[in-house]
Amino acid sequence: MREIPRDLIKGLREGQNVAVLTGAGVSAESGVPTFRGQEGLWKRYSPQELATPQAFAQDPKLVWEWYDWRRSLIAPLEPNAAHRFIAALEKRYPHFLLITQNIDGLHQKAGSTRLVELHGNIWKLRCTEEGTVRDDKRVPLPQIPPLCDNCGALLRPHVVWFGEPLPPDALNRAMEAAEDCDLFLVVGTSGVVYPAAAFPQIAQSHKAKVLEINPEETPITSVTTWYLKGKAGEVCQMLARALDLPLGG
Ligand code: BJW
Repeated sequence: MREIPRDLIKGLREGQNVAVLTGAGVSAESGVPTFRGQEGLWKRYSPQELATPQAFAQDPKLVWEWYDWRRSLIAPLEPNAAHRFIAALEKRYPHFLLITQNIDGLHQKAGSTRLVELHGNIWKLRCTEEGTVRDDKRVPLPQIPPLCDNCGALLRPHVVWFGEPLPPDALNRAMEAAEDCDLFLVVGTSGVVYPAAAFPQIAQSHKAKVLEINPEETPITSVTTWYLKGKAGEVCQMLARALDLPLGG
């Protein structure tokens, strides 16, 4: 990817109402593994055995060992230029929403505040009996599987597994943003997991212009106005330069 189209820069300069959808690819340059593709987690681990409510019911220890390992992998990692670019965009627009499928917390670490987490957060634990949610950043967790201090029931990762509904508030806010925005950015998602994968199409059908940043084309590419082929961090640095947006870091 060498050149940024002029009409894209104009669109980014003049936009008022902007929404951004991110997936695992936005964190790849920080060192977080993606799910699909050659190096993806699903090449080595089975989603059915690790990321479904049935898997957790059958073997909570196995599921927790996997999440504990992922927590230890993510804990020392830092946001990259793409996270920082998205955090800087938030300050630029009166109406802005970051819709992330990521559970790693790197957008918040980069300074994003106007965001919804569609698939939860790996740094939160939820009681399977009470439904209460607590922050827990301990790595490794002292006990696997962890138990609720209050009632002794199993705690689970506060993430959304296959077949589970997304948090209704996050989903509603994401849907509204997709319907209302004039510019919809999609960064680093394979666009195969629903309902998140539907948002770019929804935005486009409500007349938003759609920009996708990804080294590979995806099912979303066909609804884009602009497709910038490349790694998120590298492309976002170019966009930041074109917009005179300081990224720090
Ligand atoms: C770079 C890069 C760089 C690399 N820069 N880019 C048939 C049709 C339609 C839907 C379904 C269906 N069968 C089942 C469903 C529903 C199902 C679904 O969508 N399945 C499909 C896989 C077929 N969806 C669900 O089950 C969802 N729930 C639901 O629908 O509920 C309905 C309901 C209502 C009422 C009651 C009950 C139910 C839930 C989905 C939950 C997804 N969970 C996971 C795990 C989260 C926790 C964890 O992390 O452990 O979420 S799965 C995984 O996939 C994770 C991700 O958020 C999600 C999306 O992946 P993402 O982010 O796109 O990553 P990758 O790896 O796929 O792609 C990375 C991309 O980055 C690639 O394109 C690379 O090219 C790119 N890249 N390097 C930029 N440097």
